[in-house]
Amino acid sequence: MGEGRKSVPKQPPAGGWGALNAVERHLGRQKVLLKGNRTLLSMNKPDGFDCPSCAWPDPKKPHIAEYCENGAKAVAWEATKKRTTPEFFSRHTVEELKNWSDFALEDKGRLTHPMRYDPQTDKYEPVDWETAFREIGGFVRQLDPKRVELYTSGRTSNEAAFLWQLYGRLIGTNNFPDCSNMCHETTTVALPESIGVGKGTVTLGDWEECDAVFILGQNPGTNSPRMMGYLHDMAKRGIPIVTFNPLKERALVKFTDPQSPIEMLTGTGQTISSSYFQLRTGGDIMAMQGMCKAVIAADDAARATGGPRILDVGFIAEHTHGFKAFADYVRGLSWEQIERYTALTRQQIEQAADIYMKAERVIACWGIGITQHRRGGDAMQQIVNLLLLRGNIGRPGTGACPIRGHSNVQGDRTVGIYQKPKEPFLAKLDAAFGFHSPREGGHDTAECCEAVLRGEVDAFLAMGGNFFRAIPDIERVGAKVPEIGMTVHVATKLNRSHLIHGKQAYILPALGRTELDIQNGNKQTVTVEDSFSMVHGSTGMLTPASEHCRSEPWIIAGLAKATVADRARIDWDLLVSDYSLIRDKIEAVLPEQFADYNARIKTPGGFRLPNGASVRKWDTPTGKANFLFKPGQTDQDDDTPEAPHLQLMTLRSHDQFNTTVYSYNDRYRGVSGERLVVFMNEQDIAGLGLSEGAVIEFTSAAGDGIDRRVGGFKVVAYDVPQGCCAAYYPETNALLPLSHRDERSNTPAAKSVPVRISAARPGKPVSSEPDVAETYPDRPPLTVPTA
Ligand SMILES: Nc1nc2c(c(=O)[nH]1)N[C@H]1C(S)=C(S)[C@@H](COP(=O)(O)OP(=O)(O)OC[C@H]3O[C@@H](n4cnc5c(=O)[nH]c(N)nc54)[C@H](O)[C@@H]3O)O[C@H]1N2
Ligand SMILES: Nc1nc2c(c(=O)[nH]1)N[C@H]1C(S)=C(S)[C@@H](COP(=O)(O)OP(=O)(O)OC[C@H]3O[C@@H](n4cnc5c(=O)[nH]c(N)nc54)[C@H](O)[C@@H]3O)O[C@H]1N2
Ligand SMILES: [Mo]
Repeated sequence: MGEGRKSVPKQPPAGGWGALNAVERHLGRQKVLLKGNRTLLSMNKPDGFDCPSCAWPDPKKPHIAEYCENGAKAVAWEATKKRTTPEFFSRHTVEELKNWSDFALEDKGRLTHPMRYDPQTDKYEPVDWETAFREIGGFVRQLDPKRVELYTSGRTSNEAAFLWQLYGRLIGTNNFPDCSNMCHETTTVALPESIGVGKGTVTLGDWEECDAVFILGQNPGTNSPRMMGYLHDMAKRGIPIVTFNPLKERALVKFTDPQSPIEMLTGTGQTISSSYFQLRTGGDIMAMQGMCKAVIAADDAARATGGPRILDVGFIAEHTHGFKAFADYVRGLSWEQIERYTALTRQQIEQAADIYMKAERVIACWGIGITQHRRGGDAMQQIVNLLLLRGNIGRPGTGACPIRGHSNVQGDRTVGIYQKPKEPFLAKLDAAFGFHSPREGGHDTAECCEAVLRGEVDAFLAMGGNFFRAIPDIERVGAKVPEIGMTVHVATKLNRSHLIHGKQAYILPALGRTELDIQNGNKQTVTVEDSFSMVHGSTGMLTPASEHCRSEPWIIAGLAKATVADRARIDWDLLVSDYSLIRDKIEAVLPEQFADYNARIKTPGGFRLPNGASVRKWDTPTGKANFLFKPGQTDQDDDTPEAPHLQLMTLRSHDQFNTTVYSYNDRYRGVSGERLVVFMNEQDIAGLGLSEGAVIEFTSAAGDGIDRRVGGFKVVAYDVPQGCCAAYYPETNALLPLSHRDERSNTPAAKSVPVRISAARPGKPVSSEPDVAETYPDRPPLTVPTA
């Protein structure tokens, strides 16, 4: 690999005892014993609750402990004994809380009471549910519906999401900004152009049958650790695992399976990636086209010599469209150009192509290292082209496998959280509930932010999440939030979005997924959809954090009764008294997907939603799977490695869930006690006249005249290609321009933020992060910058 890379310090494999110790420590810090870990053992089981962390599917026959280190952290974070009570709010003004770190805010524990902002005292004060509903409903019902926004974060169950979209459409809007608009929206929009479906085509069964896996832009060791069990198993069986990632992610290098006694006792790990290609950020389009070029060249040679064909010619002829143009195009690409834009060598790409050609059944999976780019959709379509060449879609052991983020982000969209709803859905919704829903398209996340900037939002209602912390350009957008008439957040923990509030503001405390949800005397089950389109039940078991916490469906019903009771004859109380009645309505509106909904969620592992591409039915305008490409396109972003700036990837540490920071450690990357770090190539460090440990300031190199800067980041030398660097989200979100996003889907290009780096001047306030020594004693104080 290129020069000037520092290899990751010699460290034990990922997983293993480190993971178990981390779980223990984390449970201890949150003061949870989880009843001898009975709670953890119920995770991801047919009669237990779905892990609130990632969207990896549950096997039909789960392990005894079907959870991972990060799932355990997510559960402990929700099951914590700590509480954010009215008494807490009475001691702190909002202005004061704004200086707290994200970690410190959430670490205060679960919200216990509905709270209303009082501008006189600048404090949140308790309010009863009835009053909150009456005031919110009374305000929202008199607004122009086009100026109302309803945000959804991806932990929301199918039942709650369905009621939420119903509520929004009764208000009269399709403004449904959603967390997936910042995440896998690129997949939702670009994949259907290729194969007619915006979801992955594989099942867990395919994972067991495949004989090579390609992993692009994903860090499963941290973000979907249960996938590591499969990878570990495959690696042991000698199945090639090929990774394309600018960063050497430790779990993709070596991993110790905590379920393997021998590896645990001997401290050895299993090599995971048989080949690890550290391409340049945004180099995936050309890396995939380079592989396709090599595959087609091998087929051309086979044809010339009468050898066995490399391409699946039968599949290409029967099932695809556009092959010839694509093949001619990649034949004409120069290796010089491919090498330049990928920072890989021809030999490396040919080696990857060779592995691809030798395998009979290939799965390609990707994360947001692919989707969060200006041309993320184009990159994804090149991954699909590679799969199509050898018929690797719609056959056992093969497929396209986007790995989604939040545990129910896929389900929320399936049941109607969508700003551009299709007519058949709306017609069925209208018929099921007896009203006329709006037809005009609404806002996604980026468009909602633009509306806030223009001063065109009067009410912002959020079902979970931390919108004003997770979006791009947080400072610009945040500065306009005080002009919004009302902000309402349904949440489990206090976060920054509650502090950047509108003129009137409410925080409504929700039950978490781990908690018992009793309605009308009966325990309720909700349902979720994982990354593999499997829908299954989730039943909480823990005592709720407070008697005032309410389930999301109950809260939506309360809001709806107070806002739109007169707009349709809906018995909200009845719907919420038994969630199977909500599922009956979902089935009525989406009969093809949810036939026999209530019966089928009882199947262990759940049921699979129909997926045309997985049975080679292509719901595209050509009726085929399409080879798509844009001639002359070299990069996933605008920038070349020669440009005088760096491409910043904003990503997750091992100890966070999105904006929720569990601790200041990132064990796999060797960072402890810090989050303000930047991972850089050694040559870039030297080239900028810096050295390891120096404190730097980032400024925006977007070239749009807007001054964006954040400082106080410490330089860490890391194994990453020149021209690319990485730092944690959300501390860097002020640098991400709202206009810098995937062209098709508006997904923010958070993996290629154009930045300049300079030494921070002494004496300058370099950090917006307050000292959290009080709440986090193991954290050393931030380094004071020197000249
Ligand atoms: N514990 C935990 N689990 C989570 C989350 C969490 O925060 N914590 N978040 C959840 C959510 S919402 C999501 S969306 C997923 C996110 O899960 P991932 O998709 O794994 O997300 P990231 O860690 O942000 O980035 C993924 C990888 O992309 C690589 N990358 C960056 N740019 C490029 C590029 O141009 N090309 C290629 N090939 N690779 C690139 C980075 O080096 C990084 O390893 O995880 C979900 N699960
Ligand atoms: N720069 C940069 N920005 C990014 C990303 C990136 O990689 N880089 N990633 C993007 C991605 S992939 C995503 S998905 C978004 C995430 O954006 P969001 O989904 O908006 O953010 P989260 O951090 O997941 O939300 C955390 C909050 O959710 C609330 N919460 C937790 N559980 C529940 C529950 O069960 N019910 C309710 N009502 N509330 C709950 C808690 O109050 C908690 O504070 O961020 C995006 N932003
Ligand atoms: Mo996500």
